[in-house]
Amino acid sequence: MGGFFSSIFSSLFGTREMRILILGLDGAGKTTILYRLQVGEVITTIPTVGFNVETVTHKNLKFQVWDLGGQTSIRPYWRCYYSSTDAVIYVVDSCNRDRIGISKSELVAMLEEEELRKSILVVFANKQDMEQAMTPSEMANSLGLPALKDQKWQIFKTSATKGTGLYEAMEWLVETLKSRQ
Ligand SMILES: Nc1nc2c(ncn2[C@@H]2O[C@H](COP(=O)(O)OP(=O)(O)O)[C@@H](O)[C@H]2O)c(=O)[nH]1
Ligand SMILES: [Mg+2]
Repeated sequence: MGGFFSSIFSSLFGTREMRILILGLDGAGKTTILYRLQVGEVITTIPTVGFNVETVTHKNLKFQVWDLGGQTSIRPYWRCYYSSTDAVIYVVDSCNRDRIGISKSELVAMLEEEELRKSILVVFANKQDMEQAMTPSEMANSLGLPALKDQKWQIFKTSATKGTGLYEAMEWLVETLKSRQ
C-alpha cells in the first residue's frame, strides 16, 4: 500500500475518518480512477436494488464509488452513503457532449442533498487524452459550476487511462481537506 497516491494522502492519516465519494455517469472513468489510486483492495457490494458500490478503505480514508444516472427510483438508497461525506470527486467524460446535460442535472440533484452541502467538490474532466475532449472551462460552464454557492470546487483535466492529472487533482483535494480540519 505504499503507492504513489498513498504518499499524497499520508498527511490525512491519523486524523478522523474521511469519506470521499467518487460519482458520475456510467462510463466516465470512475472505476478506472479507483484502481489507479492503488490505495487498497477494491470491494464491490450490491446493497439493494442492483446498484454497485465499490469501496476502498485505506487507514482512515474511505472511497466509495457508484454510477449516477438512470433510475430515479434507486436515488433514495444513495442517501445511506452520503452521511459525513468530506469530498465528492465528480468524474465526467470530456468527450461525451451528448451526456454533459445529464451529467449536470445529476450533479445538481446530488448537491441538493443536505449531507453534501458542505463537502468539497473536485470535478475530473476525464478522457483528456482524446482529441475531441472539451476544455475544462467549457465543461465547468456546461456543468453550471460557476453558479454553485455553497461548494468549494475545482476542476482538473485528467486521463484515468494514462494516469495524467490525477496527482494534481488529489493534491488539491488533500490540501483543501487539511485546511478544513
Ligand atoms: N480514452 C480514455 N478512456 C478512458 C479514460 N478513463 C476511462 N476510460 C475508459 O472508459 C471506459 C469506462 O471506464 P470505467 O472506469 O469503467 O467508467 P465508470 O463506469 O465511470 O466506472 C473504459 O473502457 C475505460 O477504459 C480516459 O481517461 N481516457
Ligand atoms: Mg464503474
